[in-house]
Amino acid sequence: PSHSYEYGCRGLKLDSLGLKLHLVTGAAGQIGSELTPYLDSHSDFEFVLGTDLKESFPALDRYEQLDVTDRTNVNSVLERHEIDIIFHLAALLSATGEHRPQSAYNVNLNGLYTVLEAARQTDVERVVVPSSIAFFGQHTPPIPSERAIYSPTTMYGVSKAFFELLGEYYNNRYDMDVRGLRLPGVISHKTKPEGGTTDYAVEVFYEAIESGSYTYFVREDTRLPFVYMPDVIDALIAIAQADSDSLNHPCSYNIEGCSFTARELTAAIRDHIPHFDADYDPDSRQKIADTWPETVDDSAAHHDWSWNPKYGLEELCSDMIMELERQQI
Ligand code: AKB
Repeated sequence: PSHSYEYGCRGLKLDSLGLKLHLVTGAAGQIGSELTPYLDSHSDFEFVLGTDLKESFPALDRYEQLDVTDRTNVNSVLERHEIDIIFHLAALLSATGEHRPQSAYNVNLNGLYTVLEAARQTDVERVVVPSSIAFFGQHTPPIPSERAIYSPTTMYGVSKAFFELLGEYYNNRYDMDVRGLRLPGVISHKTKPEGGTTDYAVEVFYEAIESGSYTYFVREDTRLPFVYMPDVIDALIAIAQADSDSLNHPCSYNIEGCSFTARELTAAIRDHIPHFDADYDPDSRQKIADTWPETVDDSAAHHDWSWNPKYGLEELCSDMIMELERQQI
């Protein structure tokens, strides 16, 4: 599409400059609040429009309030801005989804469908959507690959399975370019996650620094895969930029930076904060964690689009603690 607005480039059309306009939904969420400013400040991606439910989001220059379930508004944003690439991040996470399955269905499934349909009708070039390890389930084998059996037990997991199937359907049926990867638990020090099963691995850092103690809501032997935010940003950009011919699993790539138990996380934090005191008091989220794989096979991502995470448990622990201590000063 040719762009008829300026976005700071003196009336020149973005297309004629070889530039793309990116739209991020869920821009104020855990991943969006880091991906959007990153895209905004990075010269290759300079043109970014953030959208979220919040009325305003001062961290971004170009921002619009948008409810992804509101078809009229989604269509209007896409028609007014002639978007090239969408990062569709707006979603409710697994634990919230179990408290409010109807809302999760509406945001995650109706929202996805609304965005894909609007993208189809306005010739958006590419749509990137995160899937999740919640796609898997109790019948999934240990260390699943992309084609492993899936049997999600949460509304969130069901919505991710639906995304992977629907994304492939749009690719085949409409020759669209929908892509995605299965994120494990995401750890970051900027925006706290809300309502996820893996939130304990973020909360623990805040509590270790603020109060010196934390009660996990999972058992100490609970092992899950995780990834640190800088690697998530790299992964989303790498998959968005990958040559479509190299993508053998366009909507379904596994990735992980490391896999650890809650007990191992406690030990890694104690290397930095020796007096840190941990307790374990599993709640309903344990049941969800127990259906997810302990680790995933991400060799296809390594092979197809050079996935190469930089942060393991030690590295992410050092960085989290350093950053959170700095924020306290
Ligand atoms: C959640 O816990 O719901 C998410 C996820 C693993 O997708 N962090």
